[in-house]
Amino acid sequence: MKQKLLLLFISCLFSTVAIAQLGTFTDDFQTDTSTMNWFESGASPNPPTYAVDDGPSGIGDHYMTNVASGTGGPGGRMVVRNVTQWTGDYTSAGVLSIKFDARAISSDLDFRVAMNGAGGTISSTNFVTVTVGSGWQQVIISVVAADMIEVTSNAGSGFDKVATLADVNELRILSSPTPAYAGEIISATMDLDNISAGTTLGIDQFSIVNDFKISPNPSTSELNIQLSEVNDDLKVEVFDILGKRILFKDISQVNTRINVSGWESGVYLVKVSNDGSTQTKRFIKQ
Ligand SMILES: [Ca+2]
Ligand SMILES: [Ca+2]
Repeated sequence: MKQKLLLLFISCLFSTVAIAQLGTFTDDFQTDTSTMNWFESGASPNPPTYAVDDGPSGIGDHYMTNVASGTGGPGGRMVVRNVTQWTGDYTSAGVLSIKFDARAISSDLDFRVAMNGAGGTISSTNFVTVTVGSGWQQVIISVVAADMIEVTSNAGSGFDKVATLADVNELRILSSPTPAYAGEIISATMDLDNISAGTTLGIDQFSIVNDFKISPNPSTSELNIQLSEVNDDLKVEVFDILGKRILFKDISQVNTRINVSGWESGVYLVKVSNDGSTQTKRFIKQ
């Protein structure tokens, strides 16, 4: 009986203290029938909503979905905002990345994260493209200072990404081809699930993929893929602009050279992934 009372007391404690420590929770949309404090600006005609089925794990996996109309004005841009559980000191919490599962409907999306805080508004310089038809993909965006850039500032004084990372009052997930605080104006739908923070504890899970570089870009004859390190499960895939996979290869070395002289000129997507993470970069064949 005492144990039951104690459990009741503990569960009451947790339900009143609703905000878990930054970096320790996952917004999986399973535990309530809401968008878990994610919202859109002003009087949007198409705010994010909660969906019951068809998340990354299929039937019964709840997720959040957001439509952007692609027109000027409210609801036209692809962005969702959070000013509740995702606020605080990212630096002290050891948050190195924001991770989420994402799906793009009707238009490809270039996923980034952005923040507002003590040093004004900042955006990730890295982005991950999720293409229409590729289903749910895990997106990992580095939010360490070196991978963030000040964009438009609404801070009264100072304009400093380090200051913002230490005192965030808003986190955004958005689509934009360039670093931005507002999302791009695009007619599309983005589905999101399992939004979480990558911390120092998980560095080995994502850093390998997160750090991959391609060069030269554009290129006429070869494409070099450079990783900071390799593990057992790494692979590279290349897709053409129509989404057709033209190359699939396991990666066992830090440097991989691909002969592209026979490829048609145009834009390609180079995707490097392992069990835990995926990142995609654009490559231009001249
Ligand atoms: Ca879910
Ligand atoms: Ca919307």
